[in-house]
Amino acid sequence: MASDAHPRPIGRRVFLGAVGIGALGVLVGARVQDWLERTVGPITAKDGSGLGALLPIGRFRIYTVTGDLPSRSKSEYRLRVDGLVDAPFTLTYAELRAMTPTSLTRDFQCVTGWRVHDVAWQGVRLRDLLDRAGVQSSAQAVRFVSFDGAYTESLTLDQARRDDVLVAYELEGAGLSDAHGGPVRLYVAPMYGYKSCKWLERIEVTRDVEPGYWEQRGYDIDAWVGRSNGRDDDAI
Ligand SMILES: Nc1nc2c(c(=O)[nH]1)N[C@H]1C(S)=C(S)[C@@H](COP(=O)(O)O)O[C@H]1N2
Ligand SMILES: [Mo]
Repeated sequence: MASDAHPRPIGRRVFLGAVGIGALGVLVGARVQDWLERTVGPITAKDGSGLGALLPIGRFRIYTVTGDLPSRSKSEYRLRVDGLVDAPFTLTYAELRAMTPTSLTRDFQCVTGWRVHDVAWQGVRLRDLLDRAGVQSSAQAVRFVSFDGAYTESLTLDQARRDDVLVAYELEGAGLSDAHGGPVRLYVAPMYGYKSCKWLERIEVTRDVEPGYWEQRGYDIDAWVGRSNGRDDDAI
């Protein structure tokens, strides 16, 4: 398997010291296992040993750059839309759910090489939130802030207005778990996973693109799947 290109791969800090990551060669700690089961439901290894939990959870791997998995209840959750807009606003989870929903089923791909086929997402088009706030003409980009206190992302306004960019609250037919960035995360279907900011709390319209967490560490700002980060899948 391709080595983890993210310099500080993800889940590994969460599962630190504790646990075995199957192919990655570690062990599952009891505390982590407990947390996983509370969060995503019982997980049993195929051999019944109870060591199957690891990453991937279900079909995904769980990534966090802080070494922590933040949690915010739906009732305390707020999403702020501000920056270069005419009418900044704050939404509750219920208000977000009351907006017109969009569903998408696409492959989810991390730049380190893993891919999950045919993942069903539901959420609100980012474009609808931007239109509601009224983007000012001086703006060219959008910045996303996570309530994990560390992660940020960005898109150009053109990218942000695409049909396949969602502020997502459902994954595979269920509310987004804490592990997957719930209650609300960004989902940028045509780009590598690092664009899809988890634990989203703020959407700030900006003048210019402000490189996000992984872009500051060398990953491409335009993160098209198969056409960035050294990949050119159309090339012979
Ligand atoms: N806040 C936050 N968002 C994040 C990340 C992260 O570490 N923190 N990792 C990114 C990366 S590199 C990927 S591939 C996906 C992984 O999503 P998952 O953890 O739901 O599988 O989340 C992205 N969004
Ligand atoms: Mo990733």
